[in-house]
Amino acid sequence: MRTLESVMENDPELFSYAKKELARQREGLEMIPSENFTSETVMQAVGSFLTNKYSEGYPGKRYYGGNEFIDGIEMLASARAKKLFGVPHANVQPYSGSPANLAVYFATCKTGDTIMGQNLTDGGHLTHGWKTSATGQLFRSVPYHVKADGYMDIDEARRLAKENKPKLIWVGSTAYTREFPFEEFSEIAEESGAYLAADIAHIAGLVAAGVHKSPAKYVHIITTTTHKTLRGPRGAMIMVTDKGLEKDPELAEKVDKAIFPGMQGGPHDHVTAGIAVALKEASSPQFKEYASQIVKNSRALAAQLLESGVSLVTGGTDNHMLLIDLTKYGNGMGVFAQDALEAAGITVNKNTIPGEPSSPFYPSGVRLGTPAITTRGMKEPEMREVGVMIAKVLVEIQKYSLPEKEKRADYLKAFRSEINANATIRGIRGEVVKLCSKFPLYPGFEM
Ligand code: DSN
Repeated sequence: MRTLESVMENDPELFSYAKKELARQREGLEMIPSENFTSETVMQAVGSFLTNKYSEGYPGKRYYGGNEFIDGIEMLASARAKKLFGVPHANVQPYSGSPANLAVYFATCKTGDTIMGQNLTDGGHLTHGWKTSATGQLFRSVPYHVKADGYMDIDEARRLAKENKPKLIWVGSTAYTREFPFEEFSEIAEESGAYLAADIAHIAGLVAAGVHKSPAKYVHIITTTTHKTLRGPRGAMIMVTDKGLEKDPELAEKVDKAIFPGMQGGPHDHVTAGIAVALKEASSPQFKEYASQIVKNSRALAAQLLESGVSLVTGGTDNHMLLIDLTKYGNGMGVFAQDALEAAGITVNKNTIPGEPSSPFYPSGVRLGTPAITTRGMKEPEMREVGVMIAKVLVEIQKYSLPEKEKRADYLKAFRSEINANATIRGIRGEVVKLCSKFPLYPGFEM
């Protein structure tokens, strides 16, 4: 099947970038834990005429005509989300995770109110109150942290909630490799009278498949993106739980109003269609197997890395993600590891670690995960191979160190050119291409 055929004919300039991107995805190990390869069915729905419609409002209450069938699509997506996650209300219109989270603030707080979330450099998300995000500027943010062992500091969160009486507490984050303590946070929120929102963007697929505990019983609101472990198109959802409606019977309307007209205009109906498809796929027995393999792979990879002498925050993982602590090679080594791994064809992202001794731009860790390579069909034996390759790449960065600010640009330029020419890295690049060829990605696509 030719893909993007019309783009090839009509916009060769764009086509050449797209063609290279498909080759990059096919020939490399995609290990950024928030990325995945969505199905061809999802892509067909998203890449369709469903992009043509305006439908501000909600099913049956639109500000534009011609929405009979778009209403059907949105109700289908919402019904599937409610069933899959066991909640009475699901808004499928948020454009992405950050606007979804901001809408939760507008549904539950007034600007200036106190909120709590996991600190960014401890694995939290920007939208959980970090100072450079609107959420840290419009609200009084009191962050909680992880302990020295990398696990969530529940005692600190309880103490901070008692002292500060937040209006909203977030549980769930972007760089935490252990099960989220939803139950404990539900007690903390109850003690302080706060709304509790679970951000399950990273683990939504694991929750849908029953591989991670569901927050539905414990929290008032659940937000998620749809493109990470859930393997759908790039979008998001906000769900209100039974517990949420008990606390505030108007919570569902407040959430809907916060999205439209509060923050957004017309929903992206083609994405809503893709979300509907992804939710159907995520309800299947095959998806359960997939999600459970993600975690098996993550654990196998962690075991191999540890055996090869690589340090992991918390010493392992319960989910799809691992966080490598690079401090034994020096502070701020995340960029070196990310670039060296990329030269070897392994895509990860530099990331802060708990107690980060450097900075978010030059952090001391890398975050990686197994959702995308599990979609390709890789299993434990391949994870052991990948673990050995990653450990070998990390040996190659050990002679470098992050210089002072003024010298960084030149030093990193020289590092990148050396690492691209490094014989070991080039050898690993060859092994990566060979491994990937055994697990073809979108084999039917020709460009
Ligand atoms: N960018 C997402 C991630 O990589 O975790 C969070 O927004």
